[in-house]
Amino acid sequence: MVNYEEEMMDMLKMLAPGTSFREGLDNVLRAQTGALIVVGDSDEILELVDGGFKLEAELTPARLYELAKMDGAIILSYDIDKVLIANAHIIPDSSIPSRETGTRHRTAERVARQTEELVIAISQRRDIITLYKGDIKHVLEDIRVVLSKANQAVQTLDKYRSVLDQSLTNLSALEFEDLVTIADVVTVLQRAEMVLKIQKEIERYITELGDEGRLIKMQLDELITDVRQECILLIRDYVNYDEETEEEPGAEKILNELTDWSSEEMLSTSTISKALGLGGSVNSMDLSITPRGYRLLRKIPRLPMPVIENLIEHFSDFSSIVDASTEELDEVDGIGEVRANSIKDGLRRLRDQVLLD
Ligand code: 3AT
Ligand code: 3AT
Ligand code: MN
Repeated sequence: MVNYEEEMMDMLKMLAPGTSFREGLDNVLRAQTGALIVVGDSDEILELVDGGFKLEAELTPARLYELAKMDGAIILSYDIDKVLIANAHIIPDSSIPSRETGTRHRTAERVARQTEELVIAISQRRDIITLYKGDIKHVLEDIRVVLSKANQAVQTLDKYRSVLDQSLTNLSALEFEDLVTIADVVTVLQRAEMVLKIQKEIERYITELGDEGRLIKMQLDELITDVRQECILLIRDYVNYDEETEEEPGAEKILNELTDWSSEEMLSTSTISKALGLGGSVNSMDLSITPRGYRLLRKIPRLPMPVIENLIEHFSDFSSIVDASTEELDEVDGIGEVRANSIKDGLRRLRDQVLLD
């Protein structure tokens, strides 16, 4: 499944608005001549070609348009730099199944299935560009349609993001009062998962939009700042492992598991809880749990990560750090009197801010 998405992204990138290939395809679409374009000139493909004439000419939008006026297929080099053959008749294995009805589209689908290469069919009458590769079929949508879908997704992301922020603030308050349950942590991760999923969807639109996607990209960047980082710190706060004998499990890897492309539905609470090593039974959801403190300590200005690591190693959890006196903080490597004070100060300020919200 991951493969499918990657190939799709590569194809969409190659065909995005702003590329000269897309300009050529759009010209053909407007001219209503239709076209059948095979990208790649492996022996396997050349064996399916009957007739046509060799060109070896540089591919330009104008040339693609002129050549599409002819019957038959156009064969391009893999890097879409050259037109190799035009007016080719292609004869794929007719036993390969096809859902299409017209001969152009049937041929395109069969060639793609037989050779695993990218084949593009531009319909003469239906005003659409269809991509085939292996078993993948994707209709290139009108850029205005993609733009409006992308805008809708950005609005959804905006909503999800504020829901996530709210639940993070809630969690912070609970962390200061040492009242967190597994369910609270899982809820935050579920909301983060929704944000990261829609981020991926928007990134795909951005790829498909090419030059037209710049504004969406800027909006996305703004809405997504820090989400990943917050999640990683959150996971490090709660992931369960034997600190004496085991290495800390990679938070990055756990996060990737939780936001895997292929999982269409939202992960269940028990799956998330299990991924953190916290057990998956319904009853365990109400168990209380203590954060190590990475996420909140990271919010204190000018407190470097290595010092945070030392703090957590020394005190082992967040509430002990909150309760520690400046003298006790002073004992930690990398912390002098000034920094001890600024940590106390920072925590106090953070607490006020969190409890106020
Ligand atoms: P025209 O002179 O343009 O009418 P042509 O020999 O140039 O004929 P085209 O490639 O333009 O042929 O194809 C025209 C249509 O003929 C397209 C398709 O609907 C039908 N056609 C072509 N080959 C086949 C085939 N093998 N089986 C069924 N229909 C076919
Ligand atoms: P349109 O949506 O009508 O453009 P279609 O899938 O209905 O496409 P047609 O049968 O109308 O396809 O054929 C249109 C042209 O496609 C005819 C010919 O130039 C080209 N074509 C069809 N089959 C092949 C083939 N096997 N090799 C090369 N060109 C082909
Ligand atoms: Mn037709």
